[in-house]
Amino acid sequence: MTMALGFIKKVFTFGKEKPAEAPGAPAELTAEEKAAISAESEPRGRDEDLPVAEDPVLAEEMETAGGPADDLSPDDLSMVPLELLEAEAEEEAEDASVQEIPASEAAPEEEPAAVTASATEPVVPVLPKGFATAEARAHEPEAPAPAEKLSWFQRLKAGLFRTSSQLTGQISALFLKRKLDDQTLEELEDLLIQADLGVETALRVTDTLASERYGKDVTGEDVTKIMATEIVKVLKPVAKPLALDLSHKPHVILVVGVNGTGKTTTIGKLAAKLSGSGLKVMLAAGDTFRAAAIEQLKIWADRTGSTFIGTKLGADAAGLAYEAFERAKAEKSDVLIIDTAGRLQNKAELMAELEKIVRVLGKLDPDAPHTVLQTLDATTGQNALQQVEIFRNVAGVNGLIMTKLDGTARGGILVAIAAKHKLPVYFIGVGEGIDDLEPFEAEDFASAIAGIAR
Ligand SMILES: Nc1nc2c(ncn2[C@@H]2O[C@H](COP(=O)(O)OP(=O)(O)O)[C@@H](O)[C@H]2O)c(=O)[nH]1
Ligand SMILES: [Mg+2]
Repeated sequence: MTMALGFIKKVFTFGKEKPAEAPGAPAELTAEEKAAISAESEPRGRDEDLPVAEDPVLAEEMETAGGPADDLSPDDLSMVPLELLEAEAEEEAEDASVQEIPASEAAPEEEPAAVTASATEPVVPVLPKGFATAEARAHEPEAPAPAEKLSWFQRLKAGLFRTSSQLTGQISALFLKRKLDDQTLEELEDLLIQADLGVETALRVTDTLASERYGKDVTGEDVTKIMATEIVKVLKPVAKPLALDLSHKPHVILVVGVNGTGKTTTIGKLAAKLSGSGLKVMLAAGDTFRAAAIEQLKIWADRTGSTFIGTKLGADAAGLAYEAFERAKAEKSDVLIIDTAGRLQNKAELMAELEKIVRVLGKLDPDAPHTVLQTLDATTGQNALQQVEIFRNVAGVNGLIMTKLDGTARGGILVAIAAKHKLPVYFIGVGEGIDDLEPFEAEDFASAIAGIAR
């Protein structure tokens, strides 16, 4: 007990640098791993012959990526302005040079916990950027080193380029030599809604604009700035670190979401961050529907030095979750992350399965699962809003991660989701690699959507 309290009472600091990769974790997937992961994409309509529950949301409306992300194709790349790509290449070069600086020089104030801990004290892991202990929520992480930040920010900006260039282009055209009147305000509102930002945020922008500049000359740039400020106001309250209560041993994270939204990949990235900072992590393959899904999680467990627990294809996912929780308790794991299936083609069955998982975990600890994370695919637009609605009701989602913001994302929807659901957004996925998960930051996201340099 004293040990557990020691864990939670300690005010954790956040690493400026990226967490160390797990021992032996390769930076890129091998050809075999890629093959295993691409086999994961499930053919649509697999459950067509099974009964489908009546639901207010049509099945086709709910469909999302349903499989692997579309990476930036040469066509997509041609949409990204050259200077963005060049800047990114430059930043990568800078990154490479930054990595050569010995860790002791780069962050002298942060010594590895193992060095400072005495023999009698428990080794206190330094939580990775983007996580907090339940007690330390108020302590915001320090801003990451600029070189590192710019690199991923450039990718986020490239991913949101379609949204931002369309929006800023339309706004500039609208406000070309025009005074702000009712008609321009109405047209602006339409543009913002079309960009998936949601009615609430659209109205915030037009109201602010009207109160500050009605009847005056306004440029597109003025409007974009006001838009970015209003987006920050909506996003700031949801940009929070993922609070881990390590006294639970394990803190249980259940990951839910539609197929192809990035659950398994995100679990792998989270496991890399957590085990890289010295925590004992267990991964449970609760997507028992496909062999490839189980194998994919196993690969991530191996890469991140996490313990893996799986079961037979088609076995009861709730049974596996229960067993994993018992074992993680017995082995004193710090964090247990449970993967789940996301086949919305047979929604009633999936939802019953998720409810059951939550129920059986609660038998071992009434507070478990302590975190229910939902992954959302940023390329799917409006569907994501409905997905949150559904999974929130069934599985008690209490945090979000948006993935694929590096591709051709429709990131505006995250603003609408934040305004409507007010659920914390912990991280964003900016690529398929092990390090491509970044803490969500309101200002960065708003700037990327508004196409404003930071
Ligand atoms: N570009 C990109 N691809 C991603 C990201 N996250 C996941 N993916 C890819 O999306 C596909 C589906 O991911 P997966 O984790 O299997 O989704 P799941 O079905 O929800 O478990 C895989 O090809 C992943 O590599 C991301 O942030 N960016
Ligand atoms: Mg999966």
